[in-house]
Amino acid sequence: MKKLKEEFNSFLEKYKDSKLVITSHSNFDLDALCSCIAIKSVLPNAVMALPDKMDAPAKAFADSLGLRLEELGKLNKEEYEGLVVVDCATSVLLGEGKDWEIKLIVDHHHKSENPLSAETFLQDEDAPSTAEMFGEILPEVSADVAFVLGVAIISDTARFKSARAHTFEVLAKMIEKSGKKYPEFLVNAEPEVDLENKLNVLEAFKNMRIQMHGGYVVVTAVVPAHESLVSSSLSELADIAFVAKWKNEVSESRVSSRARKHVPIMLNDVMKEAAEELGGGGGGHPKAAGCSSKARPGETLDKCIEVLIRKIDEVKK
Ligand SMILES: [Mn+2]
Repeated sequence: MKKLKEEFNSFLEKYKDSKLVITSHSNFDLDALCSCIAIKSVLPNAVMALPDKMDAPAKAFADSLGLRLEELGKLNKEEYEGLVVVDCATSVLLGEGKDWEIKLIVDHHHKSENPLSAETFLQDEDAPSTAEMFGEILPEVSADVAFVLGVAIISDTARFKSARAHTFEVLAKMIEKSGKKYPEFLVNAEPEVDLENKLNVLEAFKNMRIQMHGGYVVVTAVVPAHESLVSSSLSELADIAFVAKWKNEVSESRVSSRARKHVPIMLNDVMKEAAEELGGGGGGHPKAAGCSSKARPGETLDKCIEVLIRKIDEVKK
């Protein structure tokens, strides 16, 4: 960390007054947004820009701070000296990254496909959030910056599920510096789901199908929208959840799947195989994956279960 701090300081010495653009990955989450705010605090002439949109918690937080970001695609590259990318290091999640000269990347994700390159590359794969990295490498942290970093730390660790001892040290420091109390952090890190989405999730609970396979509780549901919120809500209790919706514009089913930590099945493989058999594409992470399919939602879910059972049998062999 000392080395990262030194490298960050040399970057600052060189670029602190530069006209840079600060951005992050597609569909900004709180870690992306708050890391942008944090680095903006030491780059007064930089602007913050969004590649596309924000997720609901990030948008609500930006609104509450009265923050407006530029649209990355609309900026004139000639007017800026380069790009600063936080919480992202791959062009998969930041296509425009390839068109810019990247001066700095600060990120905590594992190395992935299509990495972006930068003049200064600060990576800490052990950090559970980019915000935690900023809590340490920033030469000074104001009360406002301490507040946003604390919010991002709570959010990006899924309220400490992926935290390490150090996370709590940094967070304690941020809370102290901010002059605010912990509940104020929590309410912004985990904002209330809006009424429509709450009803959506609860409707899905009512209509889901529950099965047992290989000792795991597997649930499926067809929903009109918000399949990823529904699948993550269902998997608070169910071991494995598959939630499908029909997307009329493209005549496709979309499936969001989640598994709990102890499930030894790679859902990205399940999604990939199911989609291949149904003329779509699939992938993601072992515990959170998705796919598209040309078949209707019901048939697609049946296929997901079929592939899942096959994988469970392989594991049990
Ligand atoms: Mn992050």
